[in-house]
Amino acid sequence: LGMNVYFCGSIRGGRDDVHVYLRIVNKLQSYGHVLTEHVTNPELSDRGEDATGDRGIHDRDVEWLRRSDVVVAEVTQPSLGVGYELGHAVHMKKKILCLFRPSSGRLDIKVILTPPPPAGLSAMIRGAEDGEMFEVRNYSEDEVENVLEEFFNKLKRS
Ligand code: 6K6
Repeated sequence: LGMNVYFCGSIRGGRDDVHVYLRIVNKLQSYGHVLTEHVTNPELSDRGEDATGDRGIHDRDVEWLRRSDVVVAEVTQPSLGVGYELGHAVHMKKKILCLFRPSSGRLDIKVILTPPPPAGLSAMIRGAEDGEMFEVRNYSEDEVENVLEEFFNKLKRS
């Protein structure tokens, strides 16, 4: 399969979910070439630095995004970089899948709890869903491979 897949996950936004990113990227590698493997690097801290510097990282990532056919983003851990990448991807008319874990306790709905739970997924992501190019999928970690399988099977048929 010659598909290029761009994976987005939080780096400076926090590295709590890096084990989930790893599971996603492992599965994505069975569908094509993953351009952004570094996001899963457990050595990479939330400092997110390398020799290229921030501009180098930005320019390289935007170029990889341009070259991608599909964008998959884990959006449970809020990240400015991931949000920025998704905005770009929408304008580049990429096929996008966002994955969100409600088990994180980040709630989309208003509930009366003390203390109040952390707020849920940004309306700019949840609200970007269009039934065609931009899909937002709630999932739990143990079903992540199945959710990706479903998405890529649909993609092959369309
Ligand atoms: C060096 C070696 C590995 O990583 C680095 C330096 N940092 C970044 N490298 C590559 N992509 C990055 C880096 N920092 C952010 N990004 C991109 O933004 C990734 O593609 C992520 O999807 C997203 C994370 O943004 P923040 O705001 O959480 O850092």
